[in-house]
Amino acid sequence: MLGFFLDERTDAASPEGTDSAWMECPPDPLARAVRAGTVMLDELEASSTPLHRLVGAGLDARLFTDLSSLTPDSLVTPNERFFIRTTCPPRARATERWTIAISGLVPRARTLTLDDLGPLVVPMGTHLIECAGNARSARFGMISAARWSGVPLVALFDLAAPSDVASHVVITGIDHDTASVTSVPGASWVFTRQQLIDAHAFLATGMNGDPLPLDHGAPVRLIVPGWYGCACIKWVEAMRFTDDRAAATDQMKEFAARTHQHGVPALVRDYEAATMDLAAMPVRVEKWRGDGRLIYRIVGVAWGGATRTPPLLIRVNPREPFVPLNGCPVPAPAPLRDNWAIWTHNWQPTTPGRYEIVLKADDSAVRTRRLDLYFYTRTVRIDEV
Ligand SMILES: Nc1nc2c(c(=O)[nH]1)N[C@H]1C(S)=C(S)[C@@H](COP(=O)(O)O)O[C@H]1N2
Ligand SMILES: [Mo]
Repeated sequence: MLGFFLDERTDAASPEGTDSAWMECPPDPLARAVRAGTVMLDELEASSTPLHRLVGAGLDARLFTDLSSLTPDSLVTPNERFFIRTTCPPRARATERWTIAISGLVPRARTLTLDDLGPLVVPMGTHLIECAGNARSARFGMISAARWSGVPLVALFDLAAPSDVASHVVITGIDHDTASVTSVPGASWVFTRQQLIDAHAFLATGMNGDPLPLDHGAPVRLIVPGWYGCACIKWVEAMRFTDDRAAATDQMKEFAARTHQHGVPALVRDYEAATMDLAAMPVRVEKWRGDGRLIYRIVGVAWGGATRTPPLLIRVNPREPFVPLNGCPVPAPAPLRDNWAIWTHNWQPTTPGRYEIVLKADDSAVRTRRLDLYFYTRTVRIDEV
């Protein structure tokens, strides 16, 4: 099992460039100011949703990560702070003799062991996962990024040698079989082979230099960079190659609305790729005092969408227009194809009150389904100006 997970800091450079709009950095108006505190976002949820503590059990288990303390240096989430959605089912706890069954439209069905995967493990770079059910009630704490290692799916396609008509592959993981209040038991997702190749999908075996933790899918989980977490099947035990008549799985139907499908497609060919559009939200509001005046600094994150991120616009008050972010955006360490970045915006409200902060892309050609729905609106109460 040597080399089953790799700790490689020298990841290959990202082939894609970074948009220069992200790199321009105006002089900092807070350079001589003093930090005077932090104002809570979404007060109601802040008082009722615990962070960094496992709540619930099985399919209902959740650990919400705390985004409010993010800095450019902590955009990669330590394993114990990475959000959890579903803890390890009892049947998946015996990881020593793990196997993955390869079947369907292949010349011969076979069973892969961890020893088969070991030599194929390579560094896969930093990628984030967001749960499609990330929400205000979760304090939007169902998003985290890690530096992964694993086996590229293309390497497994080479091993399995599926036939030409095997356009699709069903990837199945062990799941809790008990009823749940938040989820349907059973975890499988059907992809086209091309989708997995285009996304550089991989079976992860290592996370931030450690073996994959049990609750994150040990010993093998799927990561599809740029797709919502519901497609990132944990405790993978089977891959079955099929043609384009494949039916959508229960898991896909459960997540149809949350991945912006039209209705609940019965067939995979009618199911759109569960990708994350460009999105952005504030994670904290800092209060600064300088030259006898108060300045608030909104700190936020951006993620998802296509390779090149357009400039972002922010609106702090529904009665005011959107304006360009005036702070300095810092992208997460390369290689990162998910546009995970932190940004700031300095703001001087003129009256105390409750403000609703939203963002949008300064490019109407870029699809931003969730921003268009004001999905990530965050509220803040300003007492002092
Ligand atoms: N087998 C299995 N895989 C699963 C799930 C599950 O319930 N069972 N949940 C999915 C969902 S909805 C998300 S958001 C991610 C969460 O991954 P994490 O717990 O490592 O953050 O796992 C996905 N993979
Ligand atoms: Mo999810």
